[in-house]
Amino acid sequence: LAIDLFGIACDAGASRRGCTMGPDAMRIAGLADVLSGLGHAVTDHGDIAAAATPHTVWQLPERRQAAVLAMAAQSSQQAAAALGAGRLPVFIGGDHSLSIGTLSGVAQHCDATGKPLFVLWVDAHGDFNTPATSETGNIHGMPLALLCGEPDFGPEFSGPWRGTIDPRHVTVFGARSIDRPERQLLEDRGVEVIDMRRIDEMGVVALMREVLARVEAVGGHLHVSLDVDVIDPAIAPGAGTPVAGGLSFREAHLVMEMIHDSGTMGSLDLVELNPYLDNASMSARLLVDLTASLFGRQIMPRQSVRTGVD
Ligand code: DIR
Ligand code: MN
Ligand code: MN
Ligand code: MN
Repeated sequence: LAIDLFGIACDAGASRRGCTMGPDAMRIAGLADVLSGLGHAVTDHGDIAAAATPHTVWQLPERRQAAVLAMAAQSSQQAAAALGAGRLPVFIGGDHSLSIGTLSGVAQHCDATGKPLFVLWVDAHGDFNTPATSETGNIHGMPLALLCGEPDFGPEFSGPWRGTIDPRHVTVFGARSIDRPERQLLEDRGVEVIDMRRIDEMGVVALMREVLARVEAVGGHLHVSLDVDVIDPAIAPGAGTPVAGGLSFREAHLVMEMIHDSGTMGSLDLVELNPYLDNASMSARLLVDLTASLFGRQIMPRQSVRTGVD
């Protein structure tokens, strides 16, 4: 594959500062080399310029919001351009508000090509709050709701991102912290939420097979948005809003391996890594290894390419 790496060093949507260092931590942990080593042609485009937020801006909610949307305008174009050139864009965050831009660019591309878009949101949280339901006001808890067209967002949130995603094509995977009104919205809009209890009961394989089969059946484009906090904080402490009881090391790798085998992933966000909170870069290194599994690293070669159906 031809892979484009874009750093989005933003933290304007987060609850704590520090994930601006995420892209560099992933680079230093060897992301590009690992992907090249798997036979891919990798281009690192550096960091998207609009992402930086001075501390004086970070302290003011309305300016943070403006910063998030300015960044989204830029990353949206980059996402659409990379896909239009036949490349697979990987966006390295940065907090999860960056997906407002990346996913809207992906959606533009899918509209133009007629490919149905599916979103796999791998996260401890639902990220489906609106300015009306949010208890924190942090935009990293709202990107999916904005993309799915929730009406609570004021005109200041207008842009190509608004309502570009069909909520019935979204799966939230690994959730274990969802606010009450957020839960109601997720149910009302028909978002599939595979929470940790279902994963405990059914296992990741049966659940992921279903998700991927739906995408495969219609030749869809799968956008994967991987929030590091989906992984158990005991092994991935570099997250601003850690929640106990996350995916294990093996579960997380298996999810990535299954996505790879399905051949459906067309774009990827790696978000919320906060090196300031990490323990000796263990979360950065884990994210790089998970990305390797997403792009085809295998312990032993598989008999059949499509583990989802064999
Ligand atoms: C919480 C936390 N639901 C909020 N969300 C986080 O602020 O809306 N999302 N941490 O990643
Ligand atoms: Mn998130
Ligand atoms: Mn999260
Ligand atoms: Mn449909």
